[in-house]
Amino acid sequence: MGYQVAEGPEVETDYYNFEMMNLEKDHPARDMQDTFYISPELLLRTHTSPVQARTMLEMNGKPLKIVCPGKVYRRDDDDATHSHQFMQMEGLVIDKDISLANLKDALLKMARHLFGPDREIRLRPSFFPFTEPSVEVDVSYVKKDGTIGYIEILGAGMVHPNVLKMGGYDPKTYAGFAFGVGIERIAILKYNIDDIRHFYMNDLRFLNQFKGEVQ
Ligand code: 2NM
Repeated sequence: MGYQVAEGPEVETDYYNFEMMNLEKDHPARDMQDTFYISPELLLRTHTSPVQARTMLEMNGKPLKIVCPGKVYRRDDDDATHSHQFMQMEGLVIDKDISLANLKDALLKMARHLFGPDREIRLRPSFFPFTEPSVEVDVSYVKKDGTIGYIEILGAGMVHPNVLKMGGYDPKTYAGFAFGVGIERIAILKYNIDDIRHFYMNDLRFLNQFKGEVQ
């Protein structure tokens, strides 16, 4: 689909991880992304968005289309569905004339590639500080009784004007969409895995089940 892959450091500054994502100091949404601090200004990144912030600045106001995969960290108590470290992949497209329709098209293609050609997606209004509007994205599945259900797979939205401005883009000329997926969450749904901790326990009986699955 024409996305470049961008990577960056796991140890980040408060500025790239939070400030450039429209999360100023004492913003209440920082609570949900509490993390491991090395010093007041240095931390383990809570999302791969700082890679997108760095790429925006490198592009000097030129259009971009990137995905940023990598390890991220949160202060969380580990259980079957939570982990203090996990893998994320964020996507970002910035150009003239980018709209929510372009986001829906990209998300539908991704959902069908991951889960099969018969899937539909559903967008629900949500909130992220770095996007406006923001959505949560569900993918359809057939329940045991034959009816259609929807389950959440990722978050997304149109890049907030403040984020565009800090990244060196004039929000009057440029627009962008962005999305973020949890890699383990997708794998858990796709392969019916019962506990996120399996990914990190290095039990070969778990890992060897997926030999030949990677395209
Ligand atoms: C998400 C949900 C919604 C996102 C936004 C950006 C950037 F850099 F454009 F501001 N990167 N990623 C984003 C938007 C991530 O993850 C659930």
